[in-house]
Amino acid sequence: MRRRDQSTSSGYRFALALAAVGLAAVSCTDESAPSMNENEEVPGARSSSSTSEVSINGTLREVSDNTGDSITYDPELAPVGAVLRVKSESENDSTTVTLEVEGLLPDRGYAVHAHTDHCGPTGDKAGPHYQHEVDPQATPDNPSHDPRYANPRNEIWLDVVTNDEGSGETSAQVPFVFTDHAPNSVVVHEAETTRTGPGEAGKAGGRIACLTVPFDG
Ligand SMILES: [Cu+2]
Repeated sequence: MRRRDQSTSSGYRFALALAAVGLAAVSCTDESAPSMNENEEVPGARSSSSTSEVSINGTLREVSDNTGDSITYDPELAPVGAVLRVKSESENDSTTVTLEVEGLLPDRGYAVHAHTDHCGPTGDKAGPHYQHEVDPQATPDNPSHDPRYANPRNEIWLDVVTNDEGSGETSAQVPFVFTDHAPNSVVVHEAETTRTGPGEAGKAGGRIACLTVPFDG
């Protein structure tokens, strides 16, 4: 690096520009950096009647160590200290949800969905998957695995793949907004992807982490 800096002034400027780009990229994901998101985290903050935004960050802790808003149930797959960030933006008839993760296992897929209830001391407290149009056949003991309802247009699926540092990002756009009901958590599962076939649609193995996200603000 030093040799390149000294070789030519344009080489030096290039290196400087690269460094500036790197810094900008870091500051975008730095929780302590000032950002527009601070206002978005105020519950109920809405810029108009047709748009709404919710943005929640959580650092995973074991059940015994926190109040239940960001929990790992399996620290080997979802390590303590990993960070989940969820942002939901609704506008007109569409909602876009983004998920960013840091500190998970490297180079691994994680199946992730929005669920109906808040996180709790055990993974099942988050309830079934949120469905915009609820499967009439589903019951608490027999949740919906019918692909007509359990699919990524009627539910919110955020399956993500991490890079070699355990970070990743994904987003889902769905053709609805939250009116009479909304999800309240994002659950990370053991499986690397969500199944889609009849009778198993939406299945993704055990629940390994949970972030409480009040999607309707
Ligand atoms: Cu799920």
